[in-house]
Amino acid sequence: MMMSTLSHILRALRNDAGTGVHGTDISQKLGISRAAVWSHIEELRSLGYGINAGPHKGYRLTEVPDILIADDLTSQLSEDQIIGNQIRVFRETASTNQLVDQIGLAGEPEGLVIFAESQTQGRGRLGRQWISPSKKGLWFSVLLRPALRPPQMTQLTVIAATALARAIRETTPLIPEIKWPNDILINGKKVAGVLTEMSAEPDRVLHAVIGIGLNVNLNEENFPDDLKPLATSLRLECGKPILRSSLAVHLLRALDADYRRIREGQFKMVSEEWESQCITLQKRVRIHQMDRVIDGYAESLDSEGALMVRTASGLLERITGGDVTIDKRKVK
Ligand code: BTX
Repeated sequence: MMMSTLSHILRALRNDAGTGVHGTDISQKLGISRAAVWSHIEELRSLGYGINAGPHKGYRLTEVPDILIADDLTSQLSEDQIIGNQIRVFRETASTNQLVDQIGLAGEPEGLVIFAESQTQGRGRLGRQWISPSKKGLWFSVLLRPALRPPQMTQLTVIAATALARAIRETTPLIPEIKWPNDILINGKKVAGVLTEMSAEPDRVLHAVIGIGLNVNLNEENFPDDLKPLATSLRLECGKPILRSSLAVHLLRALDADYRRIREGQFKMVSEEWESQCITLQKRVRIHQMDRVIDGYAESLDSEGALMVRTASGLLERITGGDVTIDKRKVK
């Protein structure tokens, strides 16, 4: 990961032990003039960062704006992260999944993450719309080139859901629930969704795109009426706004850790964590697919991330996609 001068300065400010960071120290460490340090500090201030500097005192970070800045995210990630080794932030785009897919086709290496402050054509599965109001959520996509066969792609949706749940637990007092295959719920309402797409040959994935939409600071009025009873945001659930950049960093770290696990053949570790938070297992479910409806009992997740459903005829069906309705009664 290549860190820019701005990333280095932000990292130094964040590592400040309370005494302030002196311009001379930064200039020596980075090999730039003090005037250049000062102009970077001014640039950060113009972006909304609060940076104090008294005479003889160093620079001190006092406030962080709620905007996404690639250099800032990079400065908070470890240098050997795969996911986030390159980060770009767009003010607006049609769909980050679409953009990352195009970049993937052009041959870009894996790990690239693209955030958009807003999307005009954010998408869910089967061409559905994903509401992505400006600066209210984390709307982003990750480019990966996993050594997986197409039927194992559900693993990527599983790692995304597990990472989302973990990042939410780490940064809020909320208890997220995972609904197979791609939803994160809080108190029964959808707070995040995952859209995994791929470009593949019959036996090989060329590239995959994990798209994540996480509702962070949306208010009631940001949701259209038909979604109000079904959707929520972290802010609505915990009653206070959340700094999106800090959440984004937790999420990218969690995703990276889980992606490494599947690269090392440890999908089971991820799926165990997933299962412990999944509300779909051990329930009666109805699954709507494009051409059929399956009723049964959700028994387990298989080694590739598919849902194993026991139907009335006693058959164990392997389900890799569809919309699941859960029967709330926990009976067989
Ligand atoms: P999904 O098909 O499971 O869910 C889509 C459905 O969810 C919609 O039909 C609507 O009912 C509801 N919905 C729409 N917007 C929201 C929202 N903000 N919060 C809660 N519910 C909503 C889920 O698909 C996968 C969504 C992935 C979105 C990310 S954002 C970054 C990336 N780029 C992109 O275009 N999509 C992904």
